[in-house]
Amino acid sequence: MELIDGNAISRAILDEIKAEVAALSGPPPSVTFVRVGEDPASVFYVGKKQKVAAELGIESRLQTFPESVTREELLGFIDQLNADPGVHGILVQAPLPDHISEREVFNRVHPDKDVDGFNATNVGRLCQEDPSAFVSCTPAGIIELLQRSGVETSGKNAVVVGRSLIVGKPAALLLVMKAATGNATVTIAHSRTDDLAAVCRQADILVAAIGRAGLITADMVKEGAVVIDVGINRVDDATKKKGYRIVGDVDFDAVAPKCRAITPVPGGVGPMTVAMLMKNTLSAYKRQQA
Ligand code: L34
Repeated sequence: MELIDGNAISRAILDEIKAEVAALSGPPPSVTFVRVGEDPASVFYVGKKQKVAAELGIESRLQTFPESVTREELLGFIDQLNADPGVHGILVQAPLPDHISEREVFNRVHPDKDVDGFNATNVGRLCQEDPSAFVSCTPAGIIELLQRSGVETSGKNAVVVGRSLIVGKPAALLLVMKAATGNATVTIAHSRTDDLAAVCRQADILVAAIGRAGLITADMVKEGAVVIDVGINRVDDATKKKGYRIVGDVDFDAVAPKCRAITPVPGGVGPMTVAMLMKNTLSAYKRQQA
């Protein structure tokens, strides 16, 4: 069993981007984060993205709003960012409060600044296999992990468990894409799938992105499969200082011995999400310089 090291692979990608940023002349690439409320996970993820950006020489700004922010205020702020030539990338951290439509907010971000790849134009471009698409960072990171770990996707059965806009759907689109990093036979499974275990057992590549701790058990995994665990779930753990620990959607200890390769949580897909965001920000910058 090979452990796919997302920390090491993301580090290599970040070093590539850092070198490219260092060679730029003029004002640096700049990304603006928008965070609504104080959800501790969002505070942590956005903080991490800002820290990594700074390390790479990418400028980042953070705008926060209270949970009570109105739709009009939020959309108005995005319009300002869209119109600001000094802002190359815009990222509105999810989740947003229930009274605000994430879809409307994501669709308001200018497609060329949509470094998350969540707006309809970029999802459409991805569906059309248009290379100008900004691709959602987590699924883009999954493809990089597979590629840099020498995992062949062409002709293989890939099962994606989860159908979200952020991970499941774009991951499936990338895996099925007519490309060297795609060409898989893809199944999207989800919470309503009949006999999920039997569907998962067909997978040569299993992507677990459903957000339920330990859902994928050993009986659901084919011997020799490659397992990508996208889940980031907090479970109570009195032995930890914070009172919890982070686990994936895969019962790692039981599943790992059956795998050809598997990603850990933490240290698997998570750091790749951040690395791909930096990559998208650099592309957005280059596109807007052109
Ligand atoms: N708009 N909202 C928007 N874009 C995104 O791409 C995200 N996501 C998800 C939540 N909301 C978003 C993220 O950034 C999840 N996510 C994210 C980012 C980073 C990490 C995990 C999820 C990460 O760095 N994980 C590390 C540390 C985990 C920990 O200790 O909590 C890891 O090793 O997995």
